[in-house]
Amino acid sequence: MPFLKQDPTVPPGQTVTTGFPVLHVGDVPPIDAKTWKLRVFGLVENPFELSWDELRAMPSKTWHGDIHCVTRWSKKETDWKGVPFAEIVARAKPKSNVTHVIQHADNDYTTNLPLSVMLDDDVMVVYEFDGKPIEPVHGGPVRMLVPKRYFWKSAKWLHGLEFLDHDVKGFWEVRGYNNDADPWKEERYSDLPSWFG
Ligand SMILES: Nc1nc2c(c(=O)[nH]1)N[C@H]1C(S)=C(S)[C@@H](COP(=O)(O)O)O[C@H]1N2
Ligand SMILES: [Mo]
Repeated sequence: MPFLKQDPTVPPGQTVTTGFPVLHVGDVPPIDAKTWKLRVFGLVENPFELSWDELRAMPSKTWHGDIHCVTRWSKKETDWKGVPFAEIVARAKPKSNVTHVIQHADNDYTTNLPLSVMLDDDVMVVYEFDGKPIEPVHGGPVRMLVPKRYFWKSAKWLHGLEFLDHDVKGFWEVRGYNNDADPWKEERYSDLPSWFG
């Protein structure tokens, strides 16, 4: 066999895993769903906070598909349940000048994306994986899911969603990871500055 062909259902440079790797900085924070809150704030007409019960009372849906980590594993056929991000947006009513959304999580983790990307219908605030509550190591009780981007753009232990009229790079983005992070374009790291040659 002269070469191995890239599986066209998996983004370039990725290898499928059947396990569920755990990746994060810091320790798993002990979060009590009873006291957990999601704060929706920034440039919005209607800032609000959601409790665990209030989040689960919102319109929800399930999503089935693949996730991709920049460390080169992809996991196929994952199942998540949660509230579409668009539902949060509809309630918050972002001002017309909003361009970006910052996810805020425990351990001072943040990640940033354009509002237009976050409005994709597979972007969700999720609380179930595989029909069960999300385990703490995977970001439970509540994490973000942005499956069209490398998985660092999906914050675990989500507690805030901030709407801004400019971009602010998040934890990995300031450390040289790509701001857009599209796995199909293999946007793993930032471009080198032009003076680098
Ligand atoms: N709060 C927080 N969220 C995070 C991270 C983190 O370090 N802290 N790591 C990100 C990275 S790099 C990946 S690949 C995924 C890993 O999610 P998993 O551990 O459920 O596989 O979470 C993302 N979300
Ligand atoms: Mo990652």
